[in-house]
Amino acid sequence: EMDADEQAFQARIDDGQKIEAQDWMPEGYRRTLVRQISQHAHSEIVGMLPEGNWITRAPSLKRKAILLAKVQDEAGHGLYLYSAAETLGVSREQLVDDLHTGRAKYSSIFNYPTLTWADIGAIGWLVDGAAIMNQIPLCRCSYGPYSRAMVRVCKEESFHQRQGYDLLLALCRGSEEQKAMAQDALERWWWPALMMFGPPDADSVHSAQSQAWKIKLLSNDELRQKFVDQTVPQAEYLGLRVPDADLRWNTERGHYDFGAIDWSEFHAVLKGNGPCNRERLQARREAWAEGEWVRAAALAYADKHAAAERH
Ligand code: FAQ
Repeated sequence: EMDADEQAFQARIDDGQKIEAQDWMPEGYRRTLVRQISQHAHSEIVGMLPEGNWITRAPSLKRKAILLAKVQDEAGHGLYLYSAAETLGVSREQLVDDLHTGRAKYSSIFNYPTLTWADIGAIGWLVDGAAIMNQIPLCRCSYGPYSRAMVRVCKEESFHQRQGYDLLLALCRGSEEQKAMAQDALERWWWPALMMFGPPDADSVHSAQSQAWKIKLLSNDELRQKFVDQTVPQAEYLGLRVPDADLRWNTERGHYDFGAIDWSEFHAVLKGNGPCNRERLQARREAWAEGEWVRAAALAYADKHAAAERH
């Protein structure tokens, strides 16, 4: 049963009003947002690692400059999102510690390796494509700081998606070996990309409450279906085969039917047993330790300035 405060809060949400940091909110609303926004931030930060792996090996100066810009955007997204989470009363240190100790999740997709240059194209096309599908509705979510952060993030993600598609288009118009590399990348990234949207609606523990609070506007399965519908024609244009024997257009539904997702793989990755989980967390912990002197120097500098201002 909702008490009077909770009823008034729900009425504001139903009325389409934005909730701001200083407003009263139910503890569960705050907790859900901290969980989702921080996991989103961690995904951006951990998500720099698979692509960072190819910056030194990009095939041309132009491709290298594009990839550098993309990875830097991801760092920026992580920082906006940590700031949005901090408006809810948690500290950056706590959030980062939750990632490093395994208490907080990050997107399953970033636990897969980038074996070839074509994987950089597949990440942009499929992973950023899935990210945009999920994030466009979040621009309208009920929490003001998160919804506003999403507007700029989505603009940058659409550049990321285009760079991935452009990279794959170049490979698909290239030699037989290049086209085969693109096909192989699609085969390895397709199913993990579909898993990004989360468990089926029937198994999604948070969905009902998050939808009532307008933290989520579309369900996991609705977004996954939209993604498949948008992406299959793009694969056809590239001349690539989607690795799903059950994929076919359903005229009655006006959507593609697609095959069963291997949820045991998804759960294994969430438990920490994906191909790169240990490597990803280790890289983040090392980067944090190596940055210790930078944080210490920044704090000492800020203290010095604050002291000078007092005189
Ligand atoms: N991976 O009840 P639900 C990017 C967890 S895009 C790992 O359905 P919810 C851009 C879920 O947290 C990727 N865990 O949960 C980029 C929950 O566990 P918990 C980031 C997953 O929250 C591109 C449990 O399963 N985007 O980074 C996943 O209502 C390229 C039950 O699930 C966002 O985070 C998964 N795939 O719905 C960067 C978007 N799916 O927390 C670099 C914002 C589910 O209780 C390169 N987030 N889980 O321990 C969301 O929209 C939602 O949180 C969902 C999950 C849809 C991800």
